Amino acid sequence: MSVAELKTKLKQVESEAVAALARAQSSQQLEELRLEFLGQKGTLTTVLRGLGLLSKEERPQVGELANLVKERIVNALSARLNELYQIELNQRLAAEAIDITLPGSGHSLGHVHPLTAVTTEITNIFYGMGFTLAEGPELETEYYNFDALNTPPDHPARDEQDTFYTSAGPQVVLRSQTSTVQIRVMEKQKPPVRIISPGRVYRNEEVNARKYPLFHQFEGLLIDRNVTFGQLKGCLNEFIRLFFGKQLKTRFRPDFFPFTEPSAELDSQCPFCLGSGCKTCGHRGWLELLGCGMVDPNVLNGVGIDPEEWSGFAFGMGIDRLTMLKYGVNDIRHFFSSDLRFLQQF
Ligand code: 2NL
Repeated sequence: MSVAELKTKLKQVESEAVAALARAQSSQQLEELRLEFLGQKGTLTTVLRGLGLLSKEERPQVGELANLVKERIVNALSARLNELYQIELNQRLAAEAIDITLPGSGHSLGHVHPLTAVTTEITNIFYGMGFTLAEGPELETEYYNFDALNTPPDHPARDEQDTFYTSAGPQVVLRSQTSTVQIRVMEKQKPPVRIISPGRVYRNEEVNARKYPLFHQFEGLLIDRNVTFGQLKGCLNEFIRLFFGKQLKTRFRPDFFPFTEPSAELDSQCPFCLGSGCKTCGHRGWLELLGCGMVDPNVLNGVGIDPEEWSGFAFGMGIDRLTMLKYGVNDIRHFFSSDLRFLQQF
């Protein structure tokens, strides 16, 4: 091609390119146009290759224009790129806009587990009578779980059928009562003692509607001078009145525990039928609520408290059973199922 022809061709490419770039509607389209004009096989590139065929004298005459044309196309490209970038950014911002004035999606509030609610309730009743909270390990030694509680070596409760022995150590068991906590407190704290110890306990039992290998116990212990069985009765009668929200008749029937002497089972008049007989109390009119008694002198001696100077009472109740009674739950397994259909009823 001649110099004149090349110049005409360059101007033609320039006007074509500038017009096409101005019409481009997206940055993607712009990239296609860049390749079309400036790419390896692009229109301008092809024309510029033609320069190589010109003589040394002719080349500068076209070269100057060629550089100008390329520069103008590059400028037009970047100008349109800037415009499109702004347009596309605005489109994205509009499309992805969030209406911060919309109300949020609601979060449903959880609530305490029924066993926790009842534990707290019982705890508060005893706080009102001057007791303080004591806690201890769930993994215990046979000493704290049995020996210190005056439980003879051949007692059936020690049987593997009843107690979970562990591989953590030779005499390490899952505690079967929270009295272990009270022994630990008495070892360290000299009387008077007035503590409650709620917590998980474990017994190796066949599961059914009333029994589960994990359950919850609430124990209390009071040690002082001249403590009487009458004070034990007064304390527990007050507990029953506050827990059921009304005055109910109670009766203390003789029972046996290795760690108390004398020992008793406390029954209250059924809070649902007031004694006339209903489904909850099995038409007996009475409910068995807890076990209690005067702390056995052997237990006091074992922790270095002189039974001639000090005496005390203790009691223990099943939190799970009391919760079932209070809320009419017919199967202990519901408490451990994590089934929301059950839990959301409380
Ligand atoms: C029951 C009976 C009871 C105790 C627990 C106790 C603790 C110490 C000394 C003496 Cl350190 N006694 N606790 C006493 C009587 C009964 O529990 O039926 N629990 C579910």
